[in-house]
Amino acid sequence: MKLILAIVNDEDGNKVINELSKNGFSVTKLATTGGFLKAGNITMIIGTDDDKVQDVIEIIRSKSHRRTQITASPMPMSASASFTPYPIEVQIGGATIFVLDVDHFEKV
Ligand code: 2BA
Repeated sequence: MKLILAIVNDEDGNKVINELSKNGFSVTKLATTGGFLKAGNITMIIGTDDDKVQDVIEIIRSKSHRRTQITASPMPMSASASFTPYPIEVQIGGATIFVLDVDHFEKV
């Protein structure tokens, strides 16, 4: 069994969850915040059989879109007090996906 952690944009979250549920996957949704943009995103926890992992990834891929966002540049560690942030463009998503081995799974 595998545990999939998938981080998707807020705007895509419900579409991804609906499609996973429609296809019989159990999903837990966590409201999370990206460390870089400090913007809301959604982290999904999906436990599934090894042979279903690619199906899950395909569903997430089909429902989450890549976006460009403008944000303020982070302040470098060595910046002086006069440092002025400037706009930078970042590419976000579709989705960031981690697949972990599960040692043991049971429902009691
Ligand atoms: P954030 O940390 O808010 O990052 C949003 C986007 O900003 C990232 O998109 C990436 O394009 C850019 N970015 C992040 N850190 C950066 C940095 N130090 N310098 C320049 N640009 C940076 P994604 O890579 O698609 O990530 C979307 C969200 O997925 C992230 O939101 C974070 O919540 C999560 N994430 C991505 N990679 C992760 C990882 N290795 N571990 C844990 N969470 C991750």
